[in-house]
Amino acid sequence: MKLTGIELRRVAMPLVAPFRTSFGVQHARDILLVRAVGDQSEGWGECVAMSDPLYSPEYVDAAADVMRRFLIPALAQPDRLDAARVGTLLHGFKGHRMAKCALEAAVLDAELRAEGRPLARELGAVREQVPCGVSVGIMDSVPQLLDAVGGYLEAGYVRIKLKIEPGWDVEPVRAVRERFGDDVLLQVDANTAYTLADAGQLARLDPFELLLIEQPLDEEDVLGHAELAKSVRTPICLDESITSAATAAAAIRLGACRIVNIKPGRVGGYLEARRIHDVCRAHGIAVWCGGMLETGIGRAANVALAALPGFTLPGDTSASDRYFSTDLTEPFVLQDGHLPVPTGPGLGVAPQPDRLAEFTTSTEWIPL
Ligand code: OSB
Ligand code: MG
Repeated sequence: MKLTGIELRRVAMPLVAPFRTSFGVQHARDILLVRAVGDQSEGWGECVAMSDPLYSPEYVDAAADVMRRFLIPALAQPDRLDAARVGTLLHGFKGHRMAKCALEAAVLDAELRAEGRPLARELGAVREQVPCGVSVGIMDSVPQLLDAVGGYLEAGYVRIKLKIEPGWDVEPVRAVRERFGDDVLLQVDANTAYTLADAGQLARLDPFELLLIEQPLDEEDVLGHAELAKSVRTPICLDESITSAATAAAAIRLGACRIVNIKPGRVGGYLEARRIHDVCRAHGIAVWCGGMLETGIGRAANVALAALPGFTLPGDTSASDRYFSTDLTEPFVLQDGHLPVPTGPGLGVAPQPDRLAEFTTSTEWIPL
């Protein structure tokens, strides 16, 4: 494919409800979309960086800046470009994985559309639909949380993830178990809010038979997670700490995690995400697909990835209406707790022009 240019588009999407985690509250999603325009087709990528560097060092303005100044110019070199080459061309620039992922995804979508091939098949998907969980934010009260969880279970979600932080952990977990029973697949996500000194408190979650505790400690504290795993019976799952197939392999070797949350943005792209899947599968480590409150663009790609054989746990790939009253694409709708894997060429979905126009706050065309 010959790339003629890249469009950067900022989109502001209000969330249906505020989403609170241990690192902050979000009321809206400030999204950077990438449109790769080639000689035969175009493709879309969604940059999952958030407005502020609270989940990872990346943030939307920085992603736009690094794309504009460094990453996009580096893609101008070759005559023909394929997605597999994007990673190589961008490799010299440190970090900025969410920015790199969005560019690679857009090029991949354009390439697959031109060839009429669906992303899921390209990645190695083995399922036509994927089971879906939902990530439930920290609430002001336990009754409010129980209402939210009850609504999601009624909607058909097959797994519940509770966001936790010190002061909001054992009590909400106990309340959800008491109200909804032991059969609900339940897990928690701390987004790095604890330290090793909290091992005793985290072990108090053991009696509730959770699927996993996600990222209790600092993202750089891989060894700490290995230490924690000795005193907590619930499996440890890493999110923030896993930034590549190499870090995944090291974390597994250290005994820091029994489960890995794979987010393509966090690891620099869907191709690296597949490599992490392969490493984990070879070591008998279960993986599931995380989320970053994506629109239908990022969601389509995540659902395709989640259809790979090693994704043996339900992901945070929730339906469009869990996030937005209007999605940019045709909405993803939960069917019996599952989302269908798109079958059309590339992502299999595209933003609807009128909705895109409604939510766009700025656009920038970068010719190559
Ligand atoms: O840690 O998994 C996380 C959202 C934003 C940033 C980090 C996380 C999350 C979620 C929501 O938990 C996942 C989703 O539904 O997209
Ligand atoms: Mg997480």
